[in-house]
This record gives sequence, C-alpha cells and structure tokens, in this order.
Amino acid sequence: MNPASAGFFIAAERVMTPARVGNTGSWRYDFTGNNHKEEEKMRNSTILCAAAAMMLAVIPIQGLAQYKNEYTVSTVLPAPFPWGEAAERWAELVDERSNGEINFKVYPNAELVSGNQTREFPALRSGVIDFAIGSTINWSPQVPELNLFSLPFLMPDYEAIDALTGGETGEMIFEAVRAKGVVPLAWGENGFRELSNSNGVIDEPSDLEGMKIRVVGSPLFEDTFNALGANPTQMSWADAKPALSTGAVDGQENPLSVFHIANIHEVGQTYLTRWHYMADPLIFAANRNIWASFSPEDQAMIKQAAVDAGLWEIEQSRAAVPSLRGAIEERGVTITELTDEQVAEFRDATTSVYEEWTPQIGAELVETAREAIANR
Ligand code: X2X
Repeated sequence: MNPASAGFFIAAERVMTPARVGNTGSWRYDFTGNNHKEEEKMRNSTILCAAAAMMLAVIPIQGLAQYKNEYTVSTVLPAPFPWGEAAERWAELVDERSNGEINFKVYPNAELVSGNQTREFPALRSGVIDFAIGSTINWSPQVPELNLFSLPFLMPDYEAIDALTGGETGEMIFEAVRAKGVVPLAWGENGFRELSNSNGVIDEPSDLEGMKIRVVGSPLFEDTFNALGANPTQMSWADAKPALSTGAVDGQENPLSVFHIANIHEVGQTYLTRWHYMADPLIFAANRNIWASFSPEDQAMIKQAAVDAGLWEIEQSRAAVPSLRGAIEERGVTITELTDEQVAEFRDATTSVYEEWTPQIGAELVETAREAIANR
C-alpha cells in the first residue's frame, strides 16, 4: 500500500468510529421522550458527509503519489553510443526494481529540446523533461562550474577524472547543479575527447593554424581553439556531421566511441590526434518536482539504479577504447599519439583559458580539483 492510500484508510477509520458508537449507544438510554432516532440519523449523515469530504480531500494526495505513465529521460546520443546505453540501462534497472511500476522512456538526440542540446538543462529545470543524462559541456551555459572539466589538459588520465567526480570536487559540482534547481544523482562518462580533421596530421599547435573546428556548448571551447590559432565554430551535434561533409568545417573533437559509431571517417575526417585534452563526464539528474513526487524508497531505488548504470557505462566505455582505436585505424584513419613533450606544447599554448575561466568556474573549485588530481 502506498503511503497516501494508507493515510486515506486511517482517515476513514477515524471518521467512521463515532458513527458506530452512536448506532449502538446513547439514544437507547435517553428518557427525555424526544425522537433521538431522527437526530441520530441526521448526525450519522453529517458524519458521512464529513467522511465523504475527507475522502475528497485525501484523493488528490493519493493522486499525486501515483506514478505517471511514463517518465521522459533525455540524452543527446542514443544507444549504441555508451551515453545512450547508459540511459537504456537506467530505464531497465528502474523497471526491474519497481516491478514494472515506474516506466522510464529514453528520448535521445536531444529531441525533447528540438536537438538544441544546450537547452536541455533549462528544460529539465522547468519540467519539460523529467530526467536526463547530460554532458557537463552541454549544461555548462547554465552551470558555469561544469566548465571545470573543459579546462584544457586538467585531467591527464582516468584516475584524475575519478579523483574529481568521486571526491569533494564532485560534491561541490553536484551542489552547484542543485543550486540551479536540478537534482543530480550519479556520474557517467562521455570520454576523453580527441581531435580529428580532414587536412593532415596535427601534432603541434601550429598545425591548427586557421583550421575551422566545430565546437559545442560553452564559449570556453572557442577560447581554447582561438588560443591554438584555430577558427572555432559553435554548433549542435545535429549540425556537426553535415558541416563536416560539406567542408564548412575541417575538424571536430569527440571521444573515440562517438567518432567510430557516428562514422565520422566517412565525412573526410581521416586524421585523428589523441591529445586527451579534456573529458566530459555525464550527470544523471532529475527535475526537482518530479523527484519530490517519489517516496523516499523510490528515490533511493532510482538513485541507486543511476549509480549502477553510470558505473557500468564508465567501465564499458573505458574498456572499449583499445578496440575502438584498432577499428578506427582499420577504416584508414591516421591516428597520432602525442608524446608528453608534444602535449606540453598544447598545454602551454592554452594557459590563457585558465586565466579567463578560473574566476567563472570558481577559484576554490579549481584549486580543490587541482589538489585532488595531484593526490590521486
Ligand atoms: O555534441 C557533441 O559533441 C557531443 C555529442 O559529444 C555532446 O553532446 C557533448
């Protein structure tokens, strides 16, 4: 029995009790000669009316606790991209663990916001979307702290990502998301973003000179690519592949899984540099009112399902990287691995991004992150 219907039965019981007492009680022993049966009838009907009124008052509460037929879950990428797989997994786990009572339906391609992925966070906040798994990049226009992960060359390896998401930095980030009116639940991962282009090998900043690069989300990316001498253009994922195929842009940056599954090699992107300059974690999150409509038990179950789906997705997508690398090479793409010295050149060329963005992200947050990475 759900808490609201339990409340209803308790309320009905309390209202009915005096009526039962009245039926078996006082009027039989009244010797005043008045027709107490009539009075009793009236009293009983008043009590019944009160009971009915209480029922009416209780029913809407019961209604609120009822599940919606479907809860929308927004993502940018569908399965079989790891991001979409994470969402499907979350939906499956919630279905299983609620015995089919709670139905999550995944809407990929940011379709609930007409493909405009940087509008996903406001839609989640306002209730146009119930749940979402969003990239820190796409939500950064509304939550500036999320730009932390986009600082170039901040996180050198997976341990660095985990040191941030799994520690105090992650808590500070979740607090920032909460402060913006959305309930964060768990972490996932899109992956280290590597640079592809159609012109030639890029292994030093000067190779990017004048190159048109498609970037997403935050203006931070424009600053990074401008600092490298490139010519960045911000556009949604939906527009990226067409822009690459017409040559409107020369390059793009995305994780290997995205490059491979979206067949980016088909649109002339035959050079790929593994520079690991940043990785975008994914955040599983809920609209605040939707979240409040669940019982504490359901909240715990949905959150745990998000944590489990996220951990599963992170593990799967990291494990897939070596085979993805091989598969991409087999498609005729030239893959360039940078030495530490080459990475240092790119890092040195982008220090202005830290100066520009640390105040917007928050100096304390950046410092906490740096310490966590140093001590990982
Ligand atoms: O648009 C992109 O590049 C993508 C799919 O990786 C994100 O949504 C951040």
